[in-house]
Amino acid sequence: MKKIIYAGLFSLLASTSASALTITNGSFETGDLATWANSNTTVTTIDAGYAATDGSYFAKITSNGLILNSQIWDEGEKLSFDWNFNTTDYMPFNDYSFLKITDILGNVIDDITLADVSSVGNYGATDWQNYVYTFAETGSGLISFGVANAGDNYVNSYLYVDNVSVAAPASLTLLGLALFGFAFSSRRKVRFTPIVLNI
Ligand SMILES: [Ca+2]
Ligand SMILES: [Ca+2]
Repeated sequence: MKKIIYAGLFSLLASTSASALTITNGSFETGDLATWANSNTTVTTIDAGYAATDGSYFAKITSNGLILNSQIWDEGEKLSFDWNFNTTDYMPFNDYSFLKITDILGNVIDDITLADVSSVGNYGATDWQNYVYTFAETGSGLISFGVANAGDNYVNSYLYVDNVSVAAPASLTLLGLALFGFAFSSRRKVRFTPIVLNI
């Protein structure tokens, strides 16, 4: 009886944590851009004094370059990533970095400016930041990170990306914690109540 209940609990946990969004090599620890379509991008361990935030490697995207990943996602799923915009340019050449989500037809769902020269200042950088993007609707298409020149193409800016991953929705995290909490408390009590099986 106890085994059956625990099996039920853990299968429920497994089902609630299942994710349509699946990021492979999101931390670039293969040392290359495997799974990512890309242009003007390399994978490195250190650049301008910045090291990876997760593991050893991160992606370094150079002006007018980007990396893209084909994905499917569910409403409410969260994409987490670390990023750092580092420019060698100056105003009024307002180079900018972005996260862009497009559907399978190429329609832009979201186009988010992460940082630009005007926000970091001449020759500035944001240092590593974390961003969590929430998908408003179930869909599929491309997730793109990129950096673009503005005004001219003489001086580059860079976007570093690392630790691209699927963040658990808060509600599921709480459910998981609640279920684990029940499992531990029940172990002490030994008894199980039918109510729990109806969760
Ligand atoms: Ca990494
Ligand atoms: Ca530039």
